[in-house]
Amino acid sequence: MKKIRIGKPFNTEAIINFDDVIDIELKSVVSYLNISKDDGFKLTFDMGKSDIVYGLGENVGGLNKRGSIYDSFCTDEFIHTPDKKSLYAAHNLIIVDGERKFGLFVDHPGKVRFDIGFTYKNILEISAENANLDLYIIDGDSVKSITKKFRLAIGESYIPPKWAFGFQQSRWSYPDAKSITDITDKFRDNKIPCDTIYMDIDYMDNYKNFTIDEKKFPNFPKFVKEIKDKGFRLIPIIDAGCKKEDGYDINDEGLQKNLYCVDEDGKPFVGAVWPGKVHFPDFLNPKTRKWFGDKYNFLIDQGIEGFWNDMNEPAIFYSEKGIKKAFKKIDEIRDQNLDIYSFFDLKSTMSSISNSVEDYKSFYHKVDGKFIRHYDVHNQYGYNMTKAAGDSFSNNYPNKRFLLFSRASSVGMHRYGGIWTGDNKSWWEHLELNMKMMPSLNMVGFLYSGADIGGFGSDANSELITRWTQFGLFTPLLRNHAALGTRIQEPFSFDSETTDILRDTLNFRYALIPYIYSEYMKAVKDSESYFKPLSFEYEDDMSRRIEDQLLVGDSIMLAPVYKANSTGRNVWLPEEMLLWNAKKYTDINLEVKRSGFNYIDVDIDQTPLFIRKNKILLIGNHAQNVEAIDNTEITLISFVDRSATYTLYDDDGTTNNYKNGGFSELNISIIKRDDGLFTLSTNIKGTTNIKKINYNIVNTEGRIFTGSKTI
Ligand code: MIG
Repeated sequence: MKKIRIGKPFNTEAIINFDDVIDIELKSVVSYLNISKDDGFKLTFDMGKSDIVYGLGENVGGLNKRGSIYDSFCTDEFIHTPDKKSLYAAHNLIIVDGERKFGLFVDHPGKVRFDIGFTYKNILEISAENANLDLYIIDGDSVKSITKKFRLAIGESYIPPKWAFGFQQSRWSYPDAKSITDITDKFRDNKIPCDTIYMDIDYMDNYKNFTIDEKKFPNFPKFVKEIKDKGFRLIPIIDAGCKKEDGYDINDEGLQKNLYCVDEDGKPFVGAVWPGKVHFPDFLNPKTRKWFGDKYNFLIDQGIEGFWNDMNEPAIFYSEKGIKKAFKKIDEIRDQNLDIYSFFDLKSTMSSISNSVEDYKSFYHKVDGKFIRHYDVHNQYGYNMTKAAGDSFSNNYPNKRFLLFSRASSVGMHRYGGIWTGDNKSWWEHLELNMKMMPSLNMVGFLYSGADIGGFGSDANSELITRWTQFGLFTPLLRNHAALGTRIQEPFSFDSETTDILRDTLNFRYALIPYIYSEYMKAVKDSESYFKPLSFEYEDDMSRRIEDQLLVGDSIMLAPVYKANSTGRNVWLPEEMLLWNAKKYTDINLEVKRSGFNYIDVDIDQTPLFIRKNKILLIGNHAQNVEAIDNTEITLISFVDRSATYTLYDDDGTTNNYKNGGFSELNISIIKRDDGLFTLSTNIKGTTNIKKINYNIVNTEGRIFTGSKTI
């Protein structure tokens, strides 16, 4: 990996492992990249006609990013239509896959533009107004190996507790203790597994971080315990902006210790978000991080074990200056006869006061004693908020895992927490976007991620929630979340048939946890992807083009149904595979599918899953939550023409003991003998609870060999 330093870049801490990094001068950069830095930074590359350009993590568009412009500038964008250029994240990695294969990582904390064949169809142009940055060129002979080099350089991904792989239920908001209790009762009454319930902004006293509204939640620690005794954890939201209010400790301490961002005059910058006027903690200042990070203890001390960080782009509804200016303008035109231009100007006067560049240019951080304009380091804000929390957890509780994920992010934040993909809508297009975004997120290290299942804004119908849950089944973060005012969308909120389907679907998720967890942990430790495009494992042209099928871990391929009123879909099989068109995980039905295109019927209650050739899938059992699962007996499914091996990784799921050997590995191997039968053997490293494996081994003629093996 080559690094070219241009100007005097801000240290983003994105890259932390320099073992494989060679510094080179701008003038010795490979000839196929044209770089200029005099009028801002500009890089161009002539793309071959069939080059594919991967990357950019969280953004709109497909896996192949060609044909559009994308801006890395963390934005509170709540309408994710295809014309948008930025979502909440800045993930500046792209990988070109063509005759030349290489990755580019633009290590820059401010705005970067990626014009990937929009202006000129075969020209990739990357530009930044501010030409102080590190450019990394990552070479390798495949997208997979380039991704791995990059992942090794950015450091290990965050590992959540194992219970965070269970199903999670959220809504803006379950406003009080009673409504949360009711929801947990409904989960148990309907026998639908669930591990967590989210607390959105209404749990706070007037949207003040690190407070609890005592009227809605009297005796909070007792409540947390009651809910935990029922098998659920509560996950409160934390917002970036802190209410400006005399007497509120967070306000007073932050002001007194100079921990907030300041304006041009050095006075605390005032913006407005939920609580009205707020100050923004200067997360780029290590003192602020320590202070704010330790405030999470207010909730941890009351029994809380997980958090989601919101509004940390940061979202700003308006600034004091911005709103004054807008009112002034409105006053000026109040009595005028507004024509088309002045009328639209009036409308945008108000709508453009939110998240305005002008505001981002008007406040400052203090880094190493120097003031830095927010706009220039904008993409570091959410990262540092989450780092504040992550560092505090590991300092105060070095051997405990917390659930933590964020809305805004940049590369490097993946070491501290995961992300959710923000305010999507109950649109089929957003189920599709969810599916296409997952491998891109993995490329930049965000393995613990997922979208709001069912959609955040707009109303979901039962079909959408079902199909989305069937896909979400495989995302490490599996959370159903919906906005204020939208249709209720918990899994039991539709008709009884849908409840039944979703129960089976979610039971299936729990049964898949041994596999999901094992593949997740191996992906973290080996710097591999958990969600992979087909081209990571298959070299044929069609596999390079397919965007609506994914590999999950080493053993399976998914072909989700993501269109309305579909009763099936086409699936590309790069090789023959074993189809399990699952309804219930206890009902194993296997069919060999030949390579090529196959049309598959998929009823509303089915989740099609393809087991790859010479691979092994292990299935455990469901329970009402992750900790209650009993996997003494597990099931094996394998499709073998020669031999297959699998390593099932496991650990306690709550501590970091795995770092010191506190984990187990169950190695399974299946070998086809000369007589056509199979030998199944196992060996165990560490201790496992698994006592028995019920196997289903299918040969290429479709013959199934079943039996069980005690271990
Ligand atoms: O401006 O806390 O993306 O998940 O429910 C909206 C309320 C603020 C945005 C988050 C969403 C959350 C909502 N928040």
